[in-house]
Amino acid sequence: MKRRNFIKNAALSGASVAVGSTLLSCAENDKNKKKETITPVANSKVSLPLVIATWHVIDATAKAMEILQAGGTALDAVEQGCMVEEANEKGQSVGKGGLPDREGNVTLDACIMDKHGNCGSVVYLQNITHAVSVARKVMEDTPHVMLAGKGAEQFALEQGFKKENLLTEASKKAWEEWKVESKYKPIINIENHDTIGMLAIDKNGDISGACTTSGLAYKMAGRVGDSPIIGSGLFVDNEIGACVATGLGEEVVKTVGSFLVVELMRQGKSPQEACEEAIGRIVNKPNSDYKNFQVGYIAVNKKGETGSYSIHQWFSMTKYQDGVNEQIQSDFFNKS
Ligand code: SD4
Repeated sequence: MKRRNFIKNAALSGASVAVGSTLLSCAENDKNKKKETITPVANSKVSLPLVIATWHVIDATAKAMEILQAGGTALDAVEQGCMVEEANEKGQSVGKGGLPDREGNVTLDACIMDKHGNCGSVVYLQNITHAVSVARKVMEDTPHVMLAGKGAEQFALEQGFKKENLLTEASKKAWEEWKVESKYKPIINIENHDTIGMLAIDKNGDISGACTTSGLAYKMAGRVGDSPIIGSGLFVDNEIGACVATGLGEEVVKTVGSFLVVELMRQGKSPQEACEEAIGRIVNKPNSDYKNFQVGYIAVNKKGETGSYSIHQWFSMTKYQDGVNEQIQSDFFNKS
């Protein structure tokens, strides 16, 4: 039903574009364009700065807020917030201590996107803890958007990043236990915190986002998920808002999830409505196997409104705004 509604909306907006280009004068077209303009931050009651992140990561949002309160940019805030979790060896889905692929390799995916729509990403990065910072270097210091594997590692080392063994004893032990049966199955809400996606609005009202992960535990060697794919794992449009995803990356990629959420906000949906609609795109597919995997989205719009939604229960968002740094349980689709 939800999906049908969305298709209907999309068809309607498509129709108006067609009318616009064929029948209306240029002046009328300009008038239509103005209608889409989002209320400027200065005229709304947004309480800035603010930061949101996937899962329960209050230390990470605290770090980001410290930067924002000091007048730092949203870009610095999301990078440094994500770095907190990358360095946390206890988190087995991000950075150092991440669970490896089937062959015992810890491989990281990360991306970052700024207020100008610039972006950088690394995929299948090994031996470097702060994948998000390498992604930022790709954005700022190369003519490219994405570096992969050995090339990404070589670039990081040239930039002065330290080579480290990311496979901790605890993750090695978990992998060895897994190898006994070697059964591959996506695990819903694998642990209390998972891929870190973070979105921030700074005191100037500018938005940036970042995402970092070791991907799915015991994935096939070479597998890359949604997290470093701009538009899937993350998308930022400083005029509209931003979204970041967590969960089974294949499903997010197939629906270009984060871009979809931002485009739905552009059409006038609230962040909450947009996240719900994007989850609807996944669960309403014919023969969707959604009962066996999790996907969660968090989103923020230019007005500082936020939303989060997932397929299954126990997805959460951490939000720091107005002096309160708290974990908020997400509403979810599968209530059966
Ligand atoms: C991936 N989306 O690699 C990531 C993993 C994740 O919760 O978010 N797990 O598919």
